[in-house]
Amino acid sequence: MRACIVLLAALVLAAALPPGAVHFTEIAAQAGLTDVFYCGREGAKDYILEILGTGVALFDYDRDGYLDAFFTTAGRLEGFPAGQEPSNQLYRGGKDGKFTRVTAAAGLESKGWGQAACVGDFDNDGFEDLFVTSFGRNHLYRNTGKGSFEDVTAAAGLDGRERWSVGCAFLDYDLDGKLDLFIVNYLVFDKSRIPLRAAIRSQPPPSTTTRTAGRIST
Ligand SMILES: [Ca+2]
Ligand SMILES: [Ca+2]
Ligand SMILES: [Ca+2]
Repeated sequence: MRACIVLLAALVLAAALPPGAVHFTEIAAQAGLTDVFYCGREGAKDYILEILGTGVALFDYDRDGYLDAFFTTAGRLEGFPAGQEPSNQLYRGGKDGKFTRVTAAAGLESKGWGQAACVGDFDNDGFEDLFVTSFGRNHLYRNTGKGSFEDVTAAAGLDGRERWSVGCAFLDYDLDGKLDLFIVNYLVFDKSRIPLRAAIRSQPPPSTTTRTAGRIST
């Protein structure tokens, strides 16, 4: 009955709002979320790897009642100066609406080519854990419940062949009470075997091919 009342109230509220009545205001800077996250070269992109990323997960890792934010960063194929490589970042949310970077203290610094992040309490200890997909090695981070995470990728049997993993989801597909993990892998990317866009444009268009009575003529 209570669910019905809540649903009815939501429907009444939605009906009362004219289209376009809800507005969003960009407050990233005042919230303290000013770090730069990379996804390939700025401006023009030469490779498909540079157009996918990055990701974010909102969850309450320290169970203080305020959402925290975890961002993944990819990278740049040309690299970064030594010591300036970007890292995934975790920000702790406060009741004042501001976020504080706690990546190092939480043990989540990573220099890979991050893609997506998904959240689930895979060990059922009451603290949300984190899985991060990458172009390269994925990571499973167990929440210690003490404000930090530990990388348990290998111990969990997830340290196999490195691929380009783009998405993930925790779910209990067999209803045994233990979370399972679904990972979406994308294509095989080998930079050395892919021509630059300029080289592709300079190639002549493919010839017309016709098939007649089992024979192929060009
Ligand atoms: Ca929190
Ligand atoms: Ca957990
Ligand atoms: Ca399961």
